Amino acid sequence: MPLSSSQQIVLASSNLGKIKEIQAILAGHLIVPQSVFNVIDAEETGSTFVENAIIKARNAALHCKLPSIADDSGLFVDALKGAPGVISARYAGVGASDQDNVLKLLQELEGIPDEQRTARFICVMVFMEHAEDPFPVIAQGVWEGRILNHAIGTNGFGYDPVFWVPEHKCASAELSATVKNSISHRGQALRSLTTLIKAREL
Ligand code: ITT
Repeated sequence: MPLSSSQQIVLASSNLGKIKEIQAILAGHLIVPQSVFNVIDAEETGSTFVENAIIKARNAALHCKLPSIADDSGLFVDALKGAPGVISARYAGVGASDQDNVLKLLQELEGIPDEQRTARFICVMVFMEHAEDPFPVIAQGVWEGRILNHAIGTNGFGYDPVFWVPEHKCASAELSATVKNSISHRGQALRSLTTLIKAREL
């Protein structure tokens, strides 16, 4: 019963923004961030979100001897042919801050009109029962929006201040955590993941 309320599941992420969102959606489950077990981040050597999510989940499951969940996510900007994509966390270079990445994105899009600034967040969420699990559970979510010309709002993390959410007519960083989780790529992926895990247990 890997998703029972008493089963510890290690969350293979070091991103505090993500950890908060995932723990809120999986409230009622024992989701423990990998930092509690001193897990060292795996190198994200994959060229796809799926590969990187599996690398992270396997690394955490191996070190903790526990089931694990990992999220690999990023931003696709149409005018930049899908960049920053899988390298969203390090778009402005290794060790770049959220602010560095946002600044680089705004610079790359300078002069591009609003209607051509379409973009989407992608999330792939993986569950592995153990490090050698040959049948990881994989779910994904996509959240459509547009890149603003300047940053607005202080909630969330990453590119949230420049991601315009058409259905709420505001930046993602202006949404409450609850509203963001109810519509975001991560919220979609996690809800789908839990359904798939339950189906596998039948
Ligand atoms: P972990 O690998 O430790 O989980 P990370 O930040 O390196 O953390 P990723 O490799 O999956 O994670 O990179 C995802 C990046 O995409 C993240 O750092 C943000 O810049 C961006 N991103 C993903 N989801 C986002 C969201 O909901 N809001 C804003 N930016 C997001």
